[in-house]
Amino acid sequence: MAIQRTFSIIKPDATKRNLTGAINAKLEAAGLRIIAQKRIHLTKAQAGVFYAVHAERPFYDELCEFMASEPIVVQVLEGENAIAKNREVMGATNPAEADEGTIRKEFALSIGENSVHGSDGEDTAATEIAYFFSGLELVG
Ligand code: YYY
Ligand code: MG
Repeated sequence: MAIQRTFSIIKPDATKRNLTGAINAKLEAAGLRIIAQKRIHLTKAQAGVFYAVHAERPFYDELCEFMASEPIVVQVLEGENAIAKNREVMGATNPAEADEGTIRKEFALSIGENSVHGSDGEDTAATEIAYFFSGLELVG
């Protein structure tokens, strides 16, 4: 497996509780290098575009409200098999089902307020990175 890049978000529930450093420590310990990172505050409309794939789901409105409720930290992670590795470190969407040692097991408050986002494939990683970062901001 080659070196990949993936897109990550430290979500409002985590930035609010000052967990950015603790989450970054887990990402880095897993061999993921943070090659771009910035703190931003999305509008609900911007969150809606990012999560457009979920537009028909019952939780969509609440999800967009939540993502716009506080600042977030957006990141690009690089490493061997980075997309799957990040999903592994994140843990299951529902923290009640997440494995021990994962970010969501340790920090998530609920299935909605689950501390982190990670791209689920190569195509979404490329689209999500391009939504938040210019090429010049990626310092590999
Ligand atoms: O990729 P991941 O974040 O693990 O889950 P998705 O199925 O893509 O859902 C995106 C986001 O939506 C999830 O992180 C929380 C929220 N959500 C929810 O509030 N309730 C659900 N039943 C499913 C997802
Ligand atoms: Mg997803």
